[in-house]
Amino acid sequence: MKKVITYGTFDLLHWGHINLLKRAKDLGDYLIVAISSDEFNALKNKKSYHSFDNRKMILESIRYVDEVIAEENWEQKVTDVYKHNIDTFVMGDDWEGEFDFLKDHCEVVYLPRTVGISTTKIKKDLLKVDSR
Ligand code: C2G
Repeated sequence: MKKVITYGTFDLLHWGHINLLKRAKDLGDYLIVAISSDEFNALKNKKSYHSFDNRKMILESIRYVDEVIAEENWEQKVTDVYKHNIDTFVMGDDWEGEFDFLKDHCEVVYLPRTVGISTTKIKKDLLKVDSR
């Protein structure tokens, strides 16, 4: 069984996230998603709308996702590869090169980011609507 892992906040889930998750799952048989905890989001200077528990519940309901774990820090990825017996690490290519150190431990794949949607864009567009 080929195991794939990916990491992210996945707040205000949108079709760009789903595109990523589908392609990640297509690279193997079992997809683990490590969702950023609320505390780790603070380290990334991100404040998600949905709490960790609710983002976890949402991700667990997606057909492409087999397991959801917590992402607590930047340092856990190598440990996660061995702990979960990971074959392939996947991220959107806005992270291109950032995780190449994992190539010593597993396959590293950066997938083209979906253009035209982002959680930030959703928030900005909703603010525009509200202000009309
Ligand atoms: N993504 C995408 N296309 C978009 C938006 C996001 O492919 N239009 C991808 C990102 O490249 C990432 C994943 O969806 O691989 C999750 O995106 P975020 O929730 O924004 O994750 P991020 O804050 O980048 O956290 O340790 C890694 C970090 O936790 C990544």
